Amino acid sequence: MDTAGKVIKCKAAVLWEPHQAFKLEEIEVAPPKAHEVRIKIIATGICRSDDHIVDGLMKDRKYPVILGHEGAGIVESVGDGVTTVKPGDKVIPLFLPHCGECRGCAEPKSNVCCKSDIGKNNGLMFDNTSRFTCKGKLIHNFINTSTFTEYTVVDEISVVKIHDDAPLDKVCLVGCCFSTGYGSAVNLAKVEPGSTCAVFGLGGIGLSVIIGCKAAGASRIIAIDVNSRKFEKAKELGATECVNPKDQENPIHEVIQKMTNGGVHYSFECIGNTDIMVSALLSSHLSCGTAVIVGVAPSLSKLSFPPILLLTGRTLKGGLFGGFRGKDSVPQLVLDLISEKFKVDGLLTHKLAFNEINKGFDLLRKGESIRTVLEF
Ligand code: CND
Ligand code: ZN
Ligand code: ZN
Repeated sequence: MDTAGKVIKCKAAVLWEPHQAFKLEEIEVAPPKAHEVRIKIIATGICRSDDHIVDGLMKDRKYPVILGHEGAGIVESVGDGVTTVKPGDKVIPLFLPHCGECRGCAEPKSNVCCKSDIGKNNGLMFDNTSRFTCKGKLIHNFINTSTFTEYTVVDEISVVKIHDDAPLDKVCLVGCCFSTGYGSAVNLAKVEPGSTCAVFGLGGIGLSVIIGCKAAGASRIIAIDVNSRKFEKAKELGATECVNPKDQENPIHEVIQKMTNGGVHYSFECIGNTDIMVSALLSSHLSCGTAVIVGVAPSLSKLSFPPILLLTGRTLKGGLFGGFRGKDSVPQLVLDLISEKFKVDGLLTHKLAFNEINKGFDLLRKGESIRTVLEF
């Protein structure tokens, strides 16, 4: 059946209000307007950032909303003026758009497009309308993507074509998890051969940071988590030592300082906890250490530490999507996964039917899963 130009009725997981379970609803998805692309989502990962919204930690979010930002699918139809993808193409939606024209895109050192909805939280298309409705109500989108739905509509700057042979149930991890973690090590920290690293939080993001640190030739990779069940996988992927802060008498930064003769070269916060962001900074060497914030903290939280920590020579930085520019980097990262240059199978612990989305979030909250991929 040719659906182009028509409203599609399909299944989606709607979050009507924070602190609630997702409701599986039949929604209407309007056809793409000019420069927009309608995508049939085939697989989508569950990332902690989605859960932060469910938890209500991002207090300025719009509801009701369709979450999900780590997906892969096939283009169903395109609006007028779309030139970079066509119906039938395999694609990955980009939660960080890449327009190629704005100030952010023009800055050689930046990967953050000014059209990104991160921090603005409009939850709408660029014309300030939505393509999603349910029971007569407007449903918002999430960081230019919304992948917890059978069909979504994104702007052309928020989607990139990938190789026809890409297994979508695996390469959806390029949409956030793998790229964000791996890039945080190689692009943001720029880990060097022989350097020492500490990774706080061993979810899909932290474990991907470990993959990046190892690929960059780090001599020591210290993996830190309050859940010791994460350690086996961390070691498989390249961690040289694992530490559970709960087993230590002293604060974790003192433990790391002691293990590394004063602190690591590079530390990474992959949890979203401001206290641990300070721990990560303190765990980096006072004269030359760099701490990279990858985790997303609650929207109203504040980071607080004595500035002398930086005056001695430490660097504090952060980044989105591992510093990658989506349109330039995602197709190659997908090829790297297909060729098994990077092995991400260990990150993919669970596969569930889309209907089981609430179970997928429970597994994440209980620390039982790394990435659950939902399939339609
Ligand atoms: P996930 O919840 O899978 O992993 C977090 C890990 O941290 C778990 O293993 C926890 O046990 C562990 N942990 C929790 N508290 C502590 C603590 N106090 N000390 C040590 N370990 C602890 O999350 P994820 O890997 O999906 O995501 C990690 C963060 O990255 C999260 O904040 C998410 O919102 C953020 C993120 C950032 C970006 C980006 O572009 N920067 C993109 N997506 C997600
Ligand atoms: Zn831009
Ligand atoms: Zn994410």
